[in-house]
Amino acid sequence: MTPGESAAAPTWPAEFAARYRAAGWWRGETFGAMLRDRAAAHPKRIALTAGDRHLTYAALDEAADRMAAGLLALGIAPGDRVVVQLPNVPEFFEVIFALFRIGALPVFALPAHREAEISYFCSFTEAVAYVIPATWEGYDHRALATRVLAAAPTLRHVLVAGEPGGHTALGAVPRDPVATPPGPNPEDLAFLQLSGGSTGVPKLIPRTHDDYLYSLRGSNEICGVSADTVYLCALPAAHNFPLSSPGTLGTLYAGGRVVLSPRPDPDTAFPLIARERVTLTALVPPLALAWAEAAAGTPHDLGTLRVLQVGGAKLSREAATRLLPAFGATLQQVFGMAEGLVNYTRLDDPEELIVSTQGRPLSPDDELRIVDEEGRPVPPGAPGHLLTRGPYTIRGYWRAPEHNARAFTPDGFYRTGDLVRLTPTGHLVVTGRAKDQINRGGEKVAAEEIENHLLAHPAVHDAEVVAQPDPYLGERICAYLIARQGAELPGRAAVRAWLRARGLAEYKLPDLVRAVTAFPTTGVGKVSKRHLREPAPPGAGS
Ligand code: OOB
Repeated sequence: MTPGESAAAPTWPAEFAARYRAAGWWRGETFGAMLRDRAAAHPKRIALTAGDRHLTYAALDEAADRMAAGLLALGIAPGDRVVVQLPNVPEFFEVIFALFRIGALPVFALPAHREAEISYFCSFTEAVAYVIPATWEGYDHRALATRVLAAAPTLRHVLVAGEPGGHTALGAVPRDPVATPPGPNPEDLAFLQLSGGSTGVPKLIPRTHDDYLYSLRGSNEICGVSADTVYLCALPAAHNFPLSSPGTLGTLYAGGRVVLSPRPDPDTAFPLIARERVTLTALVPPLALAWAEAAAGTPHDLGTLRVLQVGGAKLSREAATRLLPAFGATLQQVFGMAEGLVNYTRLDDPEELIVSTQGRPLSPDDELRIVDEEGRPVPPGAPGHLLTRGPYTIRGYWRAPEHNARAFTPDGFYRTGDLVRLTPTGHLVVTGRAKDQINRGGEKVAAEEIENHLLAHPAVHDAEVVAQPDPYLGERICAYLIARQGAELPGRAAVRAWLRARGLAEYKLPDLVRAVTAFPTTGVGKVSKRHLREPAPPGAGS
């Protein structure tokens, strides 16, 4: 191991780490110690509310300790990976804080992931355990886990929140704490987050205690999060936006209260906002617009909401303007990425900046470069590729040296794949995307991943997957297919059923399927995705 590198992923070179410590960004905190401190400072304050369950900081701290003791007794050791696929339930926090205390790494899966994704996460990370709900949104995760067990040889435990079926009940794991190991160091990895991805398989994002806790502290300051904050977690808790921008973890860091909404729709969320007097929440653009519509006639009092954050996908100026008056809350645009960099419009920014930009970086030490195709800086204000480096942006994905060589510059800048321009105020405007990805209302889908599955279909000779504009989602997924000679291509429903049967998450299934006989090409004979993205005339294809 050379300085600045670990076995699994490149990390910050020593001189950068020293600088970030000297600047006070990295403070040598860990998640385990953070919760312990907060529980000591205000044991009786409520940390988490889920339905009628309220957990105080002392109770959450104790639950994490007992869970850690139980997980250790199962043989889960520091450095082990554990795939956590829990929805917005208190067990999510009990489990991740237990793992943080042990120094084992949660691998954050989304509840929507299915066999293709989960088997990959478990086998690629050599996970020793997989944590699931019994069922969620009508889907039986226990049956999924049984299939995953067969595909992932390192997997020893399936832990189920709820009725365990043939697996182990998560509720049976906790034990009286005995001597626990010393726990991780602040510069150690805390967890692996998932990338939206633009390649065949999702990449894993290694985040440290030091860097992630800094992103929480910085976010809290910008978003005005304090002990008085009541944060509604409406998006899936495992996603980076509701987890840390400032999200649930930022709120716990500040000693505030987290309210878990099982689903993000207004019918579920509005009564919670009224009952729990929610002050802050985060949404993706399509949801924010649905909320605004529902807010007009709602009997629920939403008057406590002070800040409404919208991010994960581009919010158009028109949409932002519609949101401004809908809640009586300050609108905040958030342009972030699980790899690190997060931009916020500031709460006191003029309205014009709030509706027309995606914010400016969290940290004074976030370095941005906006470059052309050849990597040369563009003139001020011109659009270009966004590259970034900083105290909470990773220097490389986990176990992906070849991909890292492309995704990072030699001097450690992450190539975000986003096209942006910089305003004179230092705000970023997202103008497009260079990566081969579809952003389906905030859910990221790598075209190549879907193409690989489609190419496995016996009737498919070739496949290209692109984004098509959609008035509600922003973008939807369109698959163009060329038939094998003599074969008949499946239609939309059959394609979706077939991909579903291959274990792909529902949000990745093509919204549109079009049969073609050839793909448009560029001057050099490569397939031109740009041409495929142009909306087809009405009536073409299904
Ligand atoms: C957030 O994180 P990811 O990792 O799911 O996705 C990151 C990508 C960005 O590179 C960009 O392409 C897109 O999502 N994106 C936006 C955006 N916010 C994210 N594109 C346009 N406008 C925005 N406001 O999505 C994420 C992580 C932390 C905080 C917020 C979002």
